[in-house]
Amino acid sequence: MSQIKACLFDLDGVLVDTARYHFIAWRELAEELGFVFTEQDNERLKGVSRAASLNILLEIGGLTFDEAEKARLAEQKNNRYVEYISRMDSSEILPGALEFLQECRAAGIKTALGSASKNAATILNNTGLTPYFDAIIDGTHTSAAKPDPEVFLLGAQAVGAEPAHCIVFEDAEAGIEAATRARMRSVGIGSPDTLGAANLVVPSLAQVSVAGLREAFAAV
Ligand code: B16
Ligand code: MG
Repeated sequence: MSQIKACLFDLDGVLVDTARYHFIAWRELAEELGFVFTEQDNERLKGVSRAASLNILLEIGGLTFDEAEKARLAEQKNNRYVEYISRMDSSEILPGALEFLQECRAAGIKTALGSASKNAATILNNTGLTPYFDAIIDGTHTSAAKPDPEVFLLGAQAVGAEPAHCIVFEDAEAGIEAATRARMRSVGIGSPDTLGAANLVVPSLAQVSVAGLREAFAAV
């Protein structure tokens, strides 16, 4: 049986639902630029870095700007987003997340964050999740975005686990691909329609337990 030494968690969509705050902040920016940005459009931004998200938004609006102006627009969006997340608290932790993190630690399994967000530290602090992590790797530590495996490889290294002994929890297709490219096993949080490439797919962390994982991955 392949051992489980570390669990690596994406943030937005796995531990907390910050996608709606990203959406509101991007929608406000789109309104100011004179076009409508829908919730369906927002699906394309999940798991994608801030700079890449802005490029998608501008493509939807049919607009082009130079790099300096794009940096200003991204900052404007981020200032609004930071305002929203500054009001977050533990009530916004997604079902089962805290319980599973506690279970991992009790079982001696290392925990690491692997998020694209440059605001991860603020979100973890405001929701009280920081003490449940042995390592925090986020957008301030990485040079390549998912599906590049960098964020998860750095997480594994930080907790001293071999990729083969790590399990990644992800809600985005690009994140599952990043896990596969890191040669790690993956659990998709969401629908099998979009996360079919994961080793296992569940609706939320409320359906996950250490014993269940050991059984599911016994032969993997
Ligand atoms: P920031 P994750 C991602 O978080 C979000 O899903 C994505 O929508 C966002 O653009 C990205 O973080 C960057 O966030 O603007 O705060 O740096 O899913 O990788 O935890
Ligand atoms: Mg995510």
